[in-house]
Amino acid sequence: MSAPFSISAELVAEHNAQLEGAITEDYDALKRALARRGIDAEALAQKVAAFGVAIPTWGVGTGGTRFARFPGQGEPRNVFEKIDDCAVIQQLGRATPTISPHFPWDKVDDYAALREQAASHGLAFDAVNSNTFQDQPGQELSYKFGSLSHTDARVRARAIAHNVECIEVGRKLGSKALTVWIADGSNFAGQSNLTKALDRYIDATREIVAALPADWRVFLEHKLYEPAFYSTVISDWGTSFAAAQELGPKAYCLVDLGHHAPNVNIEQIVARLVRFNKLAGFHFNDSKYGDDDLDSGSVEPFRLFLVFNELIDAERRKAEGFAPAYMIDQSHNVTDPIESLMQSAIELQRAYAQALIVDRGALEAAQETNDALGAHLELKRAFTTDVSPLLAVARMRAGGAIAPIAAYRASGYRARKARERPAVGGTSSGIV
Ligand code: LRH
Ligand code: MN
Repeated sequence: MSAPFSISAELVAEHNAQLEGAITEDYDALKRALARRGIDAEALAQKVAAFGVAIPTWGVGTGGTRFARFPGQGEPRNVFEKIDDCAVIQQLGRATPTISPHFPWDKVDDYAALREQAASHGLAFDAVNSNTFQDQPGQELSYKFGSLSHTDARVRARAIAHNVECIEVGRKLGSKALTVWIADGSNFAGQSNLTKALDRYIDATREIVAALPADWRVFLEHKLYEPAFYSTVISDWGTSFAAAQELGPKAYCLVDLGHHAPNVNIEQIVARLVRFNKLAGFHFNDSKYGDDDLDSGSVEPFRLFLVFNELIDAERRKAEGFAPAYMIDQSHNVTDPIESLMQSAIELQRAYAQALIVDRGALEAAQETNDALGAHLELKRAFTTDVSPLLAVARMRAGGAIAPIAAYRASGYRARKARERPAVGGTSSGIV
């Protein structure tokens, strides 16, 4: 049995050799332009190189909707193959050193082997995700009417036990956080007692918090609707924040960018959660309508920039307890997931770099003197600066590819995986 195909360092070196001249020229021009603005491009490139975001294991397989899923070629058939694909994203993009797993989707017998395989690719594990929004085969105590907020204490106990099991697995993988998103809610007015449901959730989650190791955090993930379409127990940042307050110092609020009503000012939610030292971090993606789980920066790149603008502001003023976890949570229904994840990581790096070049002194002066347009234009100036050459040079210096998608396509990786991984019917490696 030959070793699974992997992309050679030579291929990346040859790819970069062709592009290095042009990208260095562009970078030098950007460097001069930034220097005229008092910005040290080299320092910026180092900060960008240190930026990392976690890849969701459920994102490397093709996703779908309730209508259909159209599996792609060479889909990963198990978590080990998912990690091989995460390794390609890191090899070429150099911005995704961690993985966020989901259980029981990523359940294996030997977690030490899983941790080892990831480490062999220089990858580590970020927050683990529990799943009490699906019943497992033969599950008697169903989550149909909820999990941590269910009216039946036996179902709540089952959901608590699953989360505690995820913590145990996470400890074996070296994680330091548990993300808890529950689908609990109702489809009819009157179906659920809105207050009792929240109280049951808080009491149940308190038992999960009690099971956390000393240096762990729990991330509460709010979502406006879906799969519940009348009420959702943890529907917005306010409820999540209040619950996290009640649950104590280990409980934080995770912001999935797709989990808000249209036109909600997400960057202000981020600023609030930072202000109250309750920001867990992010599930980055983009959306036009609902929880579309589209590629980060593909619909509203300015909104993404504004989120990072708040994060850099917090970083600059050394906001108390500021340690956000950056994770992607997307569903790739019509693209090669590896390409989408590489490009999404680049768009996150871009928003981060642009937020770093905001002239904060000029911005504050304009804000303090109510120069509305002046202040806005300070942000626009950063957002309209094309930092692509700097991102590419930082990637190249870190051993990645100057143009990751072009290098990936040149490698023939997907076609090779299509041969290595004959499709197995009935399984799904993406969402649904
Ligand atoms: C819910 C969610 C949650 C995950 C799931 C895969 O919509 O964002 O974070 O558990 O997607
Ligand atoms: Mn999410």
